[in-house]
Amino acid sequence: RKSLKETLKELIPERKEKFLKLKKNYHNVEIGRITIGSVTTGMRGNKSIFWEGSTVDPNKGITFHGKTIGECQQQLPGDEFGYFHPEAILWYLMTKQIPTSQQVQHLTEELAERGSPKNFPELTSKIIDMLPPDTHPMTQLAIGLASLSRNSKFASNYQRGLISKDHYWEDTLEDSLNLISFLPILTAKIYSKLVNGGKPLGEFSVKNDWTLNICSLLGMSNGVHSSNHCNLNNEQSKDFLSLMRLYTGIHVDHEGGNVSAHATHLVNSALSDPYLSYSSGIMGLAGPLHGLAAQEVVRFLVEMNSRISSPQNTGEIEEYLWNILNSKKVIPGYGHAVLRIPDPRFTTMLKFAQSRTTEFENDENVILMQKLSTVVPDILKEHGKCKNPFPNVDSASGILFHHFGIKDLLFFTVIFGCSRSIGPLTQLVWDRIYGLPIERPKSISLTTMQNLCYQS
Ligand code: AMX
Repeated sequence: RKSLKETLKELIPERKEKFLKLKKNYHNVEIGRITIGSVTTGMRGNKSIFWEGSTVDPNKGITFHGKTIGECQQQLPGDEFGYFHPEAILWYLMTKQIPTSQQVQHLTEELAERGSPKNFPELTSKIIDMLPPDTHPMTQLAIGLASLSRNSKFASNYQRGLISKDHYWEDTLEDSLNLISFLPILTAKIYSKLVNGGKPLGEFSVKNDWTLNICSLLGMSNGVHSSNHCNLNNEQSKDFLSLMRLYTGIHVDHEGGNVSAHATHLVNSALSDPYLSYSSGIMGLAGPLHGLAAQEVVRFLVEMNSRISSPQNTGEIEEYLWNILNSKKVIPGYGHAVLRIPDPRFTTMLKFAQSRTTEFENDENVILMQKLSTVVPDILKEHGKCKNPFPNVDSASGILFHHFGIKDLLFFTVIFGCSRSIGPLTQLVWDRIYGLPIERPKSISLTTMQNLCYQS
């Protein structure tokens, strides 16, 4: 029975040797071209961030260590519906090895123990309690995560000179596992402030897995210690758990260049601890062009439904969309910086809804979400600006949570933030294993660019 840390320890020598060989002998091999366009269009396509866990292919979407979402669903230990456990993909991202059910079970128990209320830092609880209730949940999450830094083993041992560079990864792993474990309680505190005046909505159990604890603490589980404040019946409560498991499983990582992943990795390169690093990532995820799109999509769907006669009325929908585009706003949930196909994560969430017809058939927002996926692409193509007219990850997810009763728009991106911790924190562990240096790209001024262009 080897823990995740013991398993990692065995893998490190061989992988580190491969990395060091490249670094030493091949540092002059070119991997791309940097142009004026790279600087003026947000570094699109620049291959300059080291990232292991996942890759986004424009025409295929996300793969985790080369495996598609479908392959992960087939191969990683999961629930009765085939939705893999976030703990399983955490193990897989860290080790590049498919875990056994027993390994996942042990990691699940380890995370539950680490994240139990007795271990949750009191200061963080107090800070969240003290924040004005109208503080955006993502700001609360970023503040809560930053406050956990006080408990960072890495920061404490580094400051006291107790760790050498070769061992940075161990404290980074320790902090990262604690951070992931603390997320259910932190998330629930933020949610209960929003909807229940700060009073708990459910309980944590060391017997629950990570996702079940999130559901139970949000008061969305039918267990005896959960308030079930949305009056879900048993079937719905099971469906909500599946939705949470599916969602948190597939949102874990989206390679290294997206704002939240990149920010986490960049800040950690200065040896800021994992709590501060991921807090920075969360601040990036809170932007409307990135994770906040999850909340904007729900606002957009509910608002549109209140203005049109039916979610099936194509003419009215088209007119509504053109009004948005003509007023120079974006259609939330559509477009992507890398993808050029419908986001497979969107398709997976859509399949979830389609496999539960009876549950969703009367939900006009879910119907509109599905309808839009057939109408928006043609409109965006005709509009002619956007490189990818298809639905992205945020198009479907929020409205499914909304269906089950999580109606506070501002909260959706917090759930995204729970899931997204897993990929970037995994990368931090490997960054420290490989001993990556502080990141310091070179900046360039308008005058320098002009000189380069006009003299060439
Ligand atoms: N609606 C209207 N116009 C859009 C658009 C959309 N959904 N997506 C892109 N465009 C526009 C851009 O604003 C840009 O216009 P400009 O030249 O006047 O500035 C033009 O099309 C070209 O943009 P692009 O190269 O196709 O996209 P990008 O890489 O610059 O941006 C993204 C990608 C996601 C920010 C953009 O598509 C967008 O704003 N989408 C809506 C917000 C959203 O859904 N974000 C979530 C993304 C997923 C995530 O990170 N969670």
